[in-house]
Order: sequence, then structure tokens, then C-alpha cells
Amino acid sequence: MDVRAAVAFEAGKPLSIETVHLEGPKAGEVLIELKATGLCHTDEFTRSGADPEGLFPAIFGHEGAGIVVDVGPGVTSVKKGDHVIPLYTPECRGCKSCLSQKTNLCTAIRATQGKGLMPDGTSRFRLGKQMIHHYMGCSTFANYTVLPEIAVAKIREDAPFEKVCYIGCGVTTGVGAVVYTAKVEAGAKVVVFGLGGIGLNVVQAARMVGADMIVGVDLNPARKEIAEKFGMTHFVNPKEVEGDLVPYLVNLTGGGADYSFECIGSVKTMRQALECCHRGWGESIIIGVAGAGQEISTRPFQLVTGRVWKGSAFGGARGRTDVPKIVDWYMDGKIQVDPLITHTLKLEEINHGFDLMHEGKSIRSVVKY
Ligand code: NAD
Ligand code: AHE
Ligand code: ZN
Repeated sequence: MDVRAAVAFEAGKPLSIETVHLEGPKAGEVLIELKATGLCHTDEFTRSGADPEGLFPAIFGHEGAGIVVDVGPGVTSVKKGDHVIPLYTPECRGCKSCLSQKTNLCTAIRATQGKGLMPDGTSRFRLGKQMIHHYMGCSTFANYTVLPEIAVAKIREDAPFEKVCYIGCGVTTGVGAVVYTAKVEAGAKVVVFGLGGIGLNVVQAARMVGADMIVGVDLNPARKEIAEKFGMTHFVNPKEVEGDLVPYLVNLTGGGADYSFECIGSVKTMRQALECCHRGWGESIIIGVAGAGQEISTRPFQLVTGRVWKGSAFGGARGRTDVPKIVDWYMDGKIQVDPLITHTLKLEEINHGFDLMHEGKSIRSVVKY
């Protein structure tokens, strides 16, 4: 079938709206009609050329929601008409990683996903004779896409697509990092670096679990107001801090954070996030994605003296199991999503969405198909 898609032909270039050919689902795959997709900073990271795994041409987008419109042979877990969220972290429930119960990083299809291909090693997208790569196994910047059935979470039918698409990455990443990765407890002191589409979800989850102090760190002063509405208790703009940021945060938290979260993707702030943690037990969770060639560093003494450095992908959430629950949390009013969706765009306006991200004017832009 012909589908409308935003195609990335070259790193650093705007996306181009094209009519692309999409082949139907093969065995174990499903065809999804996307109703909405969010624009995550990771899409921009890959578009810019900073992603060592970046492939071109490709159809980006990994934060979608839609309806199953066709299924390939052997598909049993979803059927036509089901409402679903595509999963860039699938959950096969049979690989070594899924069975370990120690990680959400299912390895069943990671190798082909990283090559921009479906599990059989081919792409379903092409433009004329040119093969177009899938992206993060999702390619939600198209109004239809094909995914393996292990990479879709079935969700309730009363959830609005143009809001819950954000649960496909940003909401789950931020909320999950607090609930599943760090397991923040009531009374904790939390520092959040970066109050964007991810960091604000960390803030609201820290409030949800009962953190006492939630410090937000951002260079953009406009983030203060919205972060306070989401539970932030103290705002720190590094530009306004005299001297080093780390001792300032250690002092503010009365000895250091119990938990810090890096939601920017800068190796400098990753180090600051670790070093502002409390001696003996503070844990720092890296969520931000850093560009090719970047490396983190700290004095090993920081770890010898009990600070812990961790990372979190997709918030540690097991997609098919946890995403429907997070949709319920949203529908039950336990977490808020609507105020974070600051812009709703047409597919043709998608490059404007990336401009808004760069200008710090949007928190989440959503394309509605
Ligand atoms: P965003 O652009 O919405 O937010 C980033 C925020 O950081 C902005 O508010 C910006 O003002 C602030 N900022 C930038 N530089 C800063 C600095 N030096 N000091 C303080 N604040 C600074 O981005 P996002 O969508 O929230 O994504 C954040 C990061 O998380 C990105 O690196 C993204 O790729 C990554 N990410 C990771 C996962 C995962 O599973 N690990 C999932 C989604 C996104
Ligand atoms: N391709 C990059 C790494 C990108 C990355 O870390 N992706 C996160 C999700 S970001 C979503 O917005 C992730 O889930 N990683 C685990 C995985 O298996 O990709 C690089 O540096 O090569
Ligand atoms: Zn993302």
C-alpha cells in the first residue's frame, strides 16, 4: 500500500514528506494505522547525525499510538481493531533477557532493529526502488507501519491516541525510571537534570511516589512554572549559580541527593548528576543519550564512597506488561500527560516541531494523522 511518511534522506537535513510503499505484514507481524506520534529528542539526535547507529534513508518516530488493521500469519496476541502502542523495547517473554526478570531489554529482535530492518532482515518500506530503513523498530512518522507482534502493547480503547502516544516513549521513560529503575521511596530527595519531555515525567513520578524534595535543574527559565505544577519543589538555573553547581546542590539537599536523574544527554551534566548524590548511598540514573564518541568520567572515589551510577532505557518498563498499566495511570488521573503536549501538528509541519524543540518552546509536539 501507499503511505504518507516523513523521510530522513540525509543526516542534518529536514525530513521530506513522501508517498512511500509499505509491504503488508509477514508472519508474526502486524500492520498498524497510526493515529498520532510524538517527537522525542532521540528522533532529533538521530536526524542530526549524532547517533552512531543512525541509518539513512529512514522513517523516524518511535512514540506512536494507533489501530491494528491487519495481521500476518501466526499472530495470536493482537487482532484487527485493537488499539496499540508500538514498542521500541519489545517484550518477547522468551529470550534470556526477558526470562531473567532482571531487565526490560528484550534481545529477541535487537540485532535487526539496530540495522533498520524487520526480524527477517528486510525492510517493509521503499520509495521507488530505494529501500527505506525502519527506525527503532517503530517508524511512527508514517501513517501506517509494520511491527512484530512482540513489539506492540494492547491498550484500552477509551484512551485518546493523540495523548497516549507520548506513553510510547517520554512518559514511560521518565515515570518508569523513578518507579522501576530507581524505585524511589517516599521521603526521598531527588534532583532532576533537564526539565523537558522526559525530566518533567521524572518530576511527576517522584511526586507520585511521595518524594519530599524534588529539585529541577534547567537552563531554560520557562521550565520553572510547568515543573512546579508537576511537583518540583526547588528550581536551579545553573547560569544563576555562583561557583560550582555540584556543591550548591549538595548543600541544597542537605548532604546530597538520594536519587538524581540525567535527562539531557550531556556527559558534563551526567558527571554533575552523579557527584551531587549523597555519599554512601545516592544513586544517579542516566536517561539522556549522548552523541557518538562521547564518554563519561568521574573520580572512582565517587563510587568507592558509595554513589551508584545506573542507566535506564524505556524507564525499565516491560512494554507489553507495563505500558497498558501506565495508560491506566493516565486515565485514572494518577499522572498527567495533557499539559505536556504543547503543540499538535500535521505531518507536513513536522520540521517545525523540531524547530520548536531547539528553541525550547515545546515540551512535546505531537503529529496527529
Ligand atoms: P528535551 O529537549 O525535551 O529536554 C531537554 C531539557 O534539558 C530542556 O528543557 C533543556 O532546556 C535542558 N538542558 C539542555 N542542556 C542543559 C544543561 N546543560 N543544563 C541544564 N539543562 C539543560 O529532551 P527530552 O525529550 O526530554 O529528552 C532528554 C534526553 O533523554 C535526550 O538525550 C533523549 O535522547 C533521551 N531519552 C532517553 C530515553 C531512554 O530510554 N534512555 C528515552 C527518551 C529520551
Ligand atoms: N543508538 C544510540 C543509543 C540510543 C539509546 O540509548 N536509545 C534508548 C532509547 S532512547 C528513546 O528515546 C534505548 O532504549 N536504548 C537501548 C537500546 O537497546 O537501544 C547509540 O548510542 O548507539
Ligand atoms: Zn524517545
